[in-house]
Amino acid sequence: MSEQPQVHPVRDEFAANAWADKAQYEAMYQRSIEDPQAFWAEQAERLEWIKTPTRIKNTSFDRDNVDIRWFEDGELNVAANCLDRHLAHRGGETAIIWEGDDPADSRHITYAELYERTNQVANALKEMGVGKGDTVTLYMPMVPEAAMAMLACARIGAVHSVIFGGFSPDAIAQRVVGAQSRVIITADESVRGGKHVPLKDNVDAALTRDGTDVCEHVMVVKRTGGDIDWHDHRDTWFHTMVDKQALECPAETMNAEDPLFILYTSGSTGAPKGLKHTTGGYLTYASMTHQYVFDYKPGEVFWCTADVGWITGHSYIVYGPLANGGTTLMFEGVPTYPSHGRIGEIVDKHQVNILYTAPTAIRALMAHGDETMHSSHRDSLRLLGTVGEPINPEAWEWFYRVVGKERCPIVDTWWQTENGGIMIAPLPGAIDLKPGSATKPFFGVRPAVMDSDGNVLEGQAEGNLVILDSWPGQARSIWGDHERFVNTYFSTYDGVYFTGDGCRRDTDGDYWITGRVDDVLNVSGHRMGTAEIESALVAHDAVAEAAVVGYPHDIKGQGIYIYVTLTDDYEASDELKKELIQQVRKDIGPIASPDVIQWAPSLPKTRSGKIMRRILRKIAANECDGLGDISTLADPSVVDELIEHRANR
Ligand code: 6R9
Repeated sequence: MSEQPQVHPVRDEFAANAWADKAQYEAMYQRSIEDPQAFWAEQAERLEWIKTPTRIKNTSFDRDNVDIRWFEDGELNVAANCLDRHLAHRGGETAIIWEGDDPADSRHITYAELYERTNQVANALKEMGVGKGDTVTLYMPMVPEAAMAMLACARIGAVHSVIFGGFSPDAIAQRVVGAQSRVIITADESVRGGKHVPLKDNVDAALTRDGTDVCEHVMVVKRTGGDIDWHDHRDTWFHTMVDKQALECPAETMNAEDPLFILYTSGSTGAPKGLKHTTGGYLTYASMTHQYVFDYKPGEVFWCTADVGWITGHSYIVYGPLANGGTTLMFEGVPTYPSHGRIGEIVDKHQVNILYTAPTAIRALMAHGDETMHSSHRDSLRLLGTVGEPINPEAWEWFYRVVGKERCPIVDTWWQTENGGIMIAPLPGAIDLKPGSATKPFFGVRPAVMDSDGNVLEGQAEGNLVILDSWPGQARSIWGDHERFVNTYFSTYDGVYFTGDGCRRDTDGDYWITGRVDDVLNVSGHRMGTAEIESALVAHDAVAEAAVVGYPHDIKGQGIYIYVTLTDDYEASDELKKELIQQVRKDIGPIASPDVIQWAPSLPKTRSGKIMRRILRKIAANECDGLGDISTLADPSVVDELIEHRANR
């Protein structure tokens, strides 16, 4: 890109009131890199510790000994930090604003109420025999009970594993077995865009799969009152179990490195990985990034539109805002229901000051024109944010001009499930904005650009994004499989964390994330491994071989394009296409629904049998002129056949 990007300089009045202006950002960043021990010892003071840590950073990215510990002799409780310590000053203030799918439904929950209800849930879990170190699976709608359940686990030292409500029974089963959960908390149904999703039925189906008999209890929130099957030996209603509990529950003393949660995410190979996040470092980092990146001030209403089933929901609906004593808005529905103006209407209704959303949502609104925003004023907004995928400059400008009325800076935040919190983003009082660039690293984060031989590139450069040293919010391991953690993140290049993303650094030192360089797709901001989808497909009798690639999609960012080679017994048909789509939805969930299926008599392979995905990606993108060198293919004629029958033109 040779064209000069447009720059939106920091406004003086914003900088004057921000937590960090340019000089402060630079001084603090410098210190965070030069003396991480002192820097993070100070930052740890933002939390209330039972035992103040004295050992601050003890981390190794050495491939033979990946070992990450922060604040390792400190003790604290996350729920006490998110609830108890706010009671004296702001017990009567709103912790959670809940906005239902139906615009007529909303609720304010104060810190005092959230505290009591969380304690009751914690006591209910204890009654079911859940204790420190046990895992609890949550498969829930976006209702306050989800936050209560997360905090209740934290309170008693249990480890939660939240599964996004769009995943299928098979995906639930895999995660329940992986985490060995004895308890699942779910709801009868969730409600999104007026439609009901049968969460409890999905759990019931999951619990017929092999290995899931570890699960002894299913606690069910009554959300809709819809029809569900009931299994007396394991099902209990959330309300009957929780209402009768005592309002007090002591907060368990946890070591800073005790696990707080597991969160599954897709990688380039194999089944999804359960990333393990721990207690002290995670909360310090979630709290600090929430304060500085969003310039969050006490009393402001913060709205992150993510689902709690994703890391963004963990860190910026629940833990970051509540650790900071903030007011967090939780929205049950979808941005386009009942009309495309819903986001703006919610902003007005609850006087939202900070709106954090995803490029895919912005593009979906933008596709309906500026009028979508005419049903609201949005004068309460002060700051906007995006996350989940690269934002194209057109969507950025629309968000800036139409949604924020050219008054609100936009923070484009790059980070990953593995990171725990925001890694690269423009602090709004400190860093000039460039549409499409996540700009500069957060405190303590040392990004670098590497070429494929593992050389760190200086100055203006393009290559793989790596992080040179640890930060407190980092995942410590993959649950039950540390070797996989090491192999996935620390073996591509020794001694650094490999993100899987490509990037460009410009002459100002600003980072532009260009997308994944591995076989991970980003569909509407959701991560999916091509390998996962392929294995769902080949499980169908008709499929001899399948290759999955991403292709540019106007709204989703990337769409899912599938090449399928059939076994001899089957013939291509629209019926079969439907079946294959169904197969993927069943195995993974509706979010992985293929967009395009192309029948491929055979796939382009190297002589050693490796599928040339580069070529398949080009054909899927309808860029058939620049296929590059295909002479290494075992049978180059395969390519002509695929081009001729390409499905996206
Ligand atoms: C927080 C979250 C992580 C992947 C990441 C990258 C992409 C996220 C981005 C972005 C460009 C941004 N990504 N934010 N790409 N600009 N601001 O999304 O976590 O679900 O683990 O996805 O998403 O490719 O590697 P996760």
